[in-house]
Amino acid sequence: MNDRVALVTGAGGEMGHLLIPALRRDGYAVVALDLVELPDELRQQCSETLVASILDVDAVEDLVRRHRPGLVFHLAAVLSSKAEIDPNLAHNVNVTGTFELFRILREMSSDVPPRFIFPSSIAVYGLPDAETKKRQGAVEENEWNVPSGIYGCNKLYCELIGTYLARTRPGGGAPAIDFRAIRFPGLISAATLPTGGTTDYAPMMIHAAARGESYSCFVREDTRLPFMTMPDAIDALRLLAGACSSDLSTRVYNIRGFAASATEICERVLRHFPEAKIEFESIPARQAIADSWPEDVNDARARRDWGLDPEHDFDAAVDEYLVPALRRRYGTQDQRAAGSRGPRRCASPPDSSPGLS
Ligand code: AKB
Repeated sequence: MNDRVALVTGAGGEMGHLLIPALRRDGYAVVALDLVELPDELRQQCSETLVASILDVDAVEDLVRRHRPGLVFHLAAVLSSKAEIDPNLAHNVNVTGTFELFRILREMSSDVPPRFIFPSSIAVYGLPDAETKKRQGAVEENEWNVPSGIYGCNKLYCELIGTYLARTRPGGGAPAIDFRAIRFPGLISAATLPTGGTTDYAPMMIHAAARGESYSCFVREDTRLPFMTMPDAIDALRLLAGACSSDLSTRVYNIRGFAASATEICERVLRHFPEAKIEFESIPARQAIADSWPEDVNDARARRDWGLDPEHDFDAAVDEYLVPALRRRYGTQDQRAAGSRGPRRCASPPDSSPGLS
């Protein structure tokens, strides 16, 4: 394996946008795979980009065999809300795509198994009801591993197979893959918007406010989940990729930057964009997913084992990272200077009963 070559699948997604430049700065030659052509500024930073599905096994195998990457970031995935709409696609991409990549890598003989960095998710947790969720607070990695959605099932299965391959090789022998997974909370980027996820309401709310557009939030005001900014998420991926195997007490880690309710996010957004129009109209299918996810996660292991230390808590995420970057991006002025309005409250539409619409 070539330990200066990093393969990134799903490279054109939100994470790829920040991860590829960071890997370049770290001195890696980046080989990228995505369903669609990458934007020019990303493509120029890669030594090869392949436009293909992760399910095109021959194309993926050819790419991997030619480059022999010592480091793999397998970002290609169908996220939670979309997975519920198209479970076959979710299974194919999230499970079959991952399993085939494991197979291709383990069939290549190498003294040092490639490091395989897998973005898992808080979707692997399944809390049975809101009361339990509140009582539980921050979950640890080995608690409530009973996902309620297809995406969580897909991710948990791949975590288990990856952990098995990090221990042994099918049929016996030295481990085939140095598997490491992060269970990501909702991620918020100033550079891109997510699609198909359940935590998407947080980035969508703040981007809409910064663009001066109204936004209807698809979960209830009291919905509380853990989040992290995208730059902190990218730092976490790089830290875990660089950690010594002997420091890892597990193969699967929780991380978080902060936890916040939808109301808290809304109120914080309105402080910066007082003219923003934000309503709450819960969509039952998406609400059910969010209700089954923990309100927070315990990230003590990641802090201890590989030095997780996110820069952004809730205040810093909004005030120092998102708002300044979004104002630059969308060219919105600081409306607070006008002082024309008093504080606004986040609102449910007058004719809806919160959480039941
Ligand atoms: C989603 O909402 O599906 C993702 C995730 C938490 O994995 N953002």
